[in-house]
Amino acid sequence: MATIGHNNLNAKLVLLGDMGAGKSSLVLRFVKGQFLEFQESTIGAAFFSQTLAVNDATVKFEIWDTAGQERYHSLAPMYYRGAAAAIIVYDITTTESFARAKKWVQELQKQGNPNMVVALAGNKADLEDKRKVTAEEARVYAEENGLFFVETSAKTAVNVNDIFYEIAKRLPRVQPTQNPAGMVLVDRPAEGSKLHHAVHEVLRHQF
Ligand SMILES: Nc1nc2c(ncn2[C@@H]2O[C@H](COP(=O)(O)OP(=O)(O)OP(=O)(O)O)[C@@H](O)[C@H]2O)c(=O)[nH]1
Ligand SMILES: [Mg+2]
Repeated sequence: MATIGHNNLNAKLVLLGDMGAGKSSLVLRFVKGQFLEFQESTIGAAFFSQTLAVNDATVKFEIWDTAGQERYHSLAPMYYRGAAAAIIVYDITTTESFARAKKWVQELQKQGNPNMVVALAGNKADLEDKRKVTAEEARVYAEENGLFFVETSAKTAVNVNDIFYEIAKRLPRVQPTQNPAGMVLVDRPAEGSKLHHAVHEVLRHQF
């Protein structure tokens, strides 16, 4: 039986995507339940955290909201390295942002952690009349690349909490990475597993 303290997971999550796709707006909606019509473009990156209860566990997301402007591209590895999960965001009203999302998928496939849970979010789903990327096209692409796909709207809140819940449910219990800060803990440490116990000890002291 699980005991108190064994059901708490910490998960580093990074948002990537074109400038203006709605990364900050999705985070603001998820963390504060708010939406700004004129959300300022992110400089560098911004950090947020939010805890979710999922089944019998709580998942504390440590969220890095990166800047989509090209001049910040070289900073991105600092944020996706060691991340347990990523949300790659595009804007359904621009084909460029979808192309940019595919580039991020490639970059993560090349340089990221193969165990990372990666979600693709087609944001601004409220702007149906301006749609340029079909849900079907994105769904097929996501399926081919092993991504979890959903269309979202930070404005109306459609599917925003859901995408984080879905990621939380897909997190492995323990994700072995080079970087313990990005590790996901951990429901019950497996009996007899030295690694699991060691990991648990590290995190018990960290958090
Ligand atoms: N209609 C609509 N507008 C949105 C939605 N999400 C974001 N926006 C608007 O799109 C603009 C850009 O949103 P941001 O959240 O700043 O985009 P970002 O991806 O963080 O951009 P960078 O920080 O520059 O990378 C803002 O004016 C938001 O109000 C949405 O779901 N629907
Ligand atoms: Mg932003």
